[in-house]
Amino acid sequence: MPKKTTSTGLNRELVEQIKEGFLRHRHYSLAKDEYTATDYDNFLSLAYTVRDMLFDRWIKTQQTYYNKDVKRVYYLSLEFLMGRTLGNALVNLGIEKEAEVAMKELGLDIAVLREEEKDAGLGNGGLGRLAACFLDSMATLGMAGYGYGIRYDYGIFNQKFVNGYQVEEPDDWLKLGYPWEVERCEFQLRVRFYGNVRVERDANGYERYIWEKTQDVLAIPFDVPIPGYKNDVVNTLRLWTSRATNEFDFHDFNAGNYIDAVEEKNLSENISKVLYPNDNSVAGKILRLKQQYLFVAASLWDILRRYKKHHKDFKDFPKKVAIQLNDTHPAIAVAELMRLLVDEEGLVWEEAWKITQQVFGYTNHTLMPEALEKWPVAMMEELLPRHMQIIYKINADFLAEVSRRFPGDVDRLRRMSLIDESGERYVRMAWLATVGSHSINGVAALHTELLKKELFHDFYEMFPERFNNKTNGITPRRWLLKSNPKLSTLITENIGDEWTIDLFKLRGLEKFAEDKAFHKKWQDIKRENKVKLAEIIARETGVQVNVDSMFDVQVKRLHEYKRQLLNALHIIHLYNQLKENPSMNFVPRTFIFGAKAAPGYFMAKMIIKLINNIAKVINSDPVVGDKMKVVFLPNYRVSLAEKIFPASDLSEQISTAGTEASGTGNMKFALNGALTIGTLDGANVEIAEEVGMENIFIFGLKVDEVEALKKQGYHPYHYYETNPNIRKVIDLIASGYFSQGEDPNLFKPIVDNLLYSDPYLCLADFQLYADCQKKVSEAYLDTFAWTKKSILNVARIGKFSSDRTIIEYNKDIWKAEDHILK
Ligand code: 26Q
Repeated sequence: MPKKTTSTGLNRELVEQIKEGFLRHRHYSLAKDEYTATDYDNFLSLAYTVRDMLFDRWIKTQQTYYNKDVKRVYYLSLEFLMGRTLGNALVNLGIEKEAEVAMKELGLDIAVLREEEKDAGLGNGGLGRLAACFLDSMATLGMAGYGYGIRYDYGIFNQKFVNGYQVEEPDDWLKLGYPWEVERCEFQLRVRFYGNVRVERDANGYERYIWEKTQDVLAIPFDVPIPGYKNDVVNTLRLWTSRATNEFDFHDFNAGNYIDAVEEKNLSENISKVLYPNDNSVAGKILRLKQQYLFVAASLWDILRRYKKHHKDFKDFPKKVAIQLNDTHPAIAVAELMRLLVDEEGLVWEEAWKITQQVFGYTNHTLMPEALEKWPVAMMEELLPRHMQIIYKINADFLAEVSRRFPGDVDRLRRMSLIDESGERYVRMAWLATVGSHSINGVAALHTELLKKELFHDFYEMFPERFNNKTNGITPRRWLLKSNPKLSTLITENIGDEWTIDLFKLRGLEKFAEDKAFHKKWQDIKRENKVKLAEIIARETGVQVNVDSMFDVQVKRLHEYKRQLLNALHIIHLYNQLKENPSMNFVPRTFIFGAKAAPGYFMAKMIIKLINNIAKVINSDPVVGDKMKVVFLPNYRVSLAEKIFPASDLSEQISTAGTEASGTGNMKFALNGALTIGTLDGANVEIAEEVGMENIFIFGLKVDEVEALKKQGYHPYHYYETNPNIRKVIDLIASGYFSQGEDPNLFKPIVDNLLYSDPYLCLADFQLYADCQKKVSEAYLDTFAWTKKSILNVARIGKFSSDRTIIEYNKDIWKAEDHILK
């Protein structure tokens, strides 16, 4: 890259290069000029220009990996929540400033062009975004890391509110063309479904299994470049799309049923059509199983093909290949790799099994029982008959081993069997992933401990050495450098820029924790970010918020265990206090929500409606005035998140202890200087350890207390009877006060659930939460002390870089080379 820079640090040659590329692409790729180009055309022209720069590095990187025959790490995931790419590519190439100037000199505002890009929303939430952060970190660490997933035609739905209710709209993100992908027709392959299995004896008398009379679908790969941060590395995310084979059903065809024959073909194109919008709960639909197998079969085929370019047998396979399973969604890979090695490559079973176990690692992301995948045996047998046989064989071998270790323990065999036989028979995918892997990890220390104690207790007793923890992390490039440029600049001016690749370097900020001049700059930046968010809020919701109020934010998927409802109850409690005593001392707050509910999740959707109605009532009550505002931003997504975290004062991480595996939003808030109010759940525990108890607001029942309360019998009604604050809040909801002219009983399902069930202990934690919130308000009044805490949160959050997480995965599980290009 040309290095000529001016005194301002601007690379003039690069500016010219970008302008030239932009004009060339607008002319030759889009056939447009300055008069006819839309904003989107101009975005595309810039994207193509940046893409050219990525391609040079991409080709070089891949050549190097090939020539050195490096160990590859494959991250198999049904979800990659990438968000936008342009800004990230500019940051990682180190050309943000040059691109901005280039556009300016062409009379364009790069901020406008960047807003044109659609989010690649190929994920639901935490698990999908984690995969995206990991790709960034692997590239930045110079590892040969590949993402494999599905190129859904429709990503996570777009959310609108109609009269306060969530309405889903399809996310047609490819409609205007996606500039960051390259179709690779030459690597398309055939994936088989259904059919049956025939056994034959080969010349040596060995049994051979032949899977035949299948219905086939084509899988076509699309590659997306993944740049590392300023290191010239570009890795690959390979996403599969399904397509019909060109064969017609000649039976139909000859019968003159041309349309039916074509129709049949259309059906097979449906596999990659849409992302399942469930988060932390499973949908046991056959189409979902087809998605899983399509991408697993295609990816493993691709992985073997790449390996075989350098190797003639499979003895070095585990030395050259590590495959990480992102939850159980790709767990069928265990059976598929066995099938490939035994049936296709002719290995003996025992050898293939050893290789399989050495290659796979499995990450669990949840303890929620409703999120544990199990597939009906009957469905598996029909769709993937050979895999079902393989699973039976794995299970038989495994249960024999269990019997040897624990003779006579029949109940243990029943619990550990890969087949759940308590009613209709199911395959337990978490068990399949566990026995097929040499490593099983949780995503935060507490979560891993709970896995060992509960879900995987039997397995932990059998092979404790396989269990390990890998606390989640987030990429500081997207979640600070790109999203909060002002704070990034202030930090770099004071401690240098090494924090971008070594987040522990933020420790250097500690010495400014009491520096008055530094405080002023820190506060000014937060305020500027809040002003910008306030503009978005006004545009999106029509609500004018007070930028000098505390921005109290809860953004994450809507789920009962995350307890947005507890937050709502507290808001009503504050409202009650204000109504009783309008002249009370009150620390002004703006409550900000963002959350999508799974379309079929009734209670989650009711909670959205409740919060929207609370917002309407409170925002228009003259007694409240500027003291409280409640806003629910529609369509929470990566690009919106990037604007919210930098503008937040308070981060709500209030899940029932023992339910949130880790959380990663908690890390994004703290990295941007928000203080946390939270329970001792997931990674909150470790965040508290790092930042210090004096710099975080921890409240609520702990895991063992939750357990004890449930064991003794939890009666939420008791809290309603004995706590007048709770009583007033619930009575107000039950009275129809928030029903806004609709049915006064509108929120009865919520009220009844709270009073008679309350599975996530909102009422048990209510008073502890309200008391803690009072402390938060008092703390906010002391601007100096608050700013000091904010600085110390940022200074001490280094552990939560996904670079650290990936280094640990690599050291303990993958054992691949890093800094390969160096
Ligand atoms: C399964 C089967 C069928 C359809 C959908 C699903 C499905 C899809 C997504 C099940 C679960 C998920 C997503 C889970 C998830 O996002 N878990 C979160 O993972 C984060 C990263 O580790 C953690 O930080 C969060 O605590 C955890 O909730």
